[in-house]
Amino acid sequence: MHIEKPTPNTGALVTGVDLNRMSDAEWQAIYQAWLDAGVICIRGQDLSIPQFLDHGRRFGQVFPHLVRKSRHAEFPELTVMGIGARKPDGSVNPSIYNRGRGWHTDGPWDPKGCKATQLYGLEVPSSGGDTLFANMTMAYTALPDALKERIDGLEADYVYGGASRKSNELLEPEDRDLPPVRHSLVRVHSETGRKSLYFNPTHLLRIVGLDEAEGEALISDLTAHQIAPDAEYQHDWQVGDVVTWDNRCMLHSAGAPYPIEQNRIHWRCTVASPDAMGRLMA
Ligand SMILES: O=C(O)CCC(=O)C(=O)O
Ligand SMILES: [Fe+2]
Repeated sequence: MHIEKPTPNTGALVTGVDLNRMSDAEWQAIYQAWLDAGVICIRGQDLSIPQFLDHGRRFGQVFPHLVRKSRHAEFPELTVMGIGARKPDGSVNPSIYNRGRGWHTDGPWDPKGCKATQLYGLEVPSSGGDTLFANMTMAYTALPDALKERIDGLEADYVYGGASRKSNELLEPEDRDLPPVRHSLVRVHSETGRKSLYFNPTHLLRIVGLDEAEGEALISDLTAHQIAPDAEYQHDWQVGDVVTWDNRCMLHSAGAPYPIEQNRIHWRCTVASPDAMGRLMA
């Protein structure tokens, strides 16, 4: 097994391992590299759905995504991404084609918390379709002192799709008005002990205790500082890649458009985490 760093600060790429025949020592090295790098890609895998979910379970409990439309009928913990991006008439279905576009962390709106997300590349377009990642430990470290002081002790409420509730069309009507979940803007990672900025303009509803104008001003300052210099990794997908990221300390975005006449299909699962849990605000 070989682990390399595609950039000095973010991401790890693993080759020469078969997830179905991995030793305990190899898993421990992968998990440590994941904690250090925030996102890890294990190349060249050939997995069935149960094997993919079992690999997710190495990180914790896997559970079904709030978006019911894209759950697999037989394995509800599995989401199939990218099916239906092209309408029968050939035009784009934006809610699927653009799913995950824009910087966010997964599941801040979910009372189960979201430790990790895992994608497996099944069909990859010939150009575009990369996923972007940004290291929020570095974002916190790079914040100006005044901004660090301003967010110290502040919390934010999150709902799926944020204040505009955009992306709501993916949800069933009964799931569109769930109560917000509250998280601190500064999070201490339970495994590494590192502080990171936990901020997510895509799903943020409001910053608690600030009036609208103050909230907007802080959101725009944090947005301007969310990507620190040299904190990004851009993942160029290959079929057989299993990519897992740590939602406690990373932002990601389905960054790059791709040719609509081509398929971009992933399996996906979400890993819950008691320590990544927010407070449900009834
Ligand atoms: O499709 C991608 O590149 C990322 C999608 C995404 O944001 C997610 O699966 O959570
Ligand atoms: Fe996401």
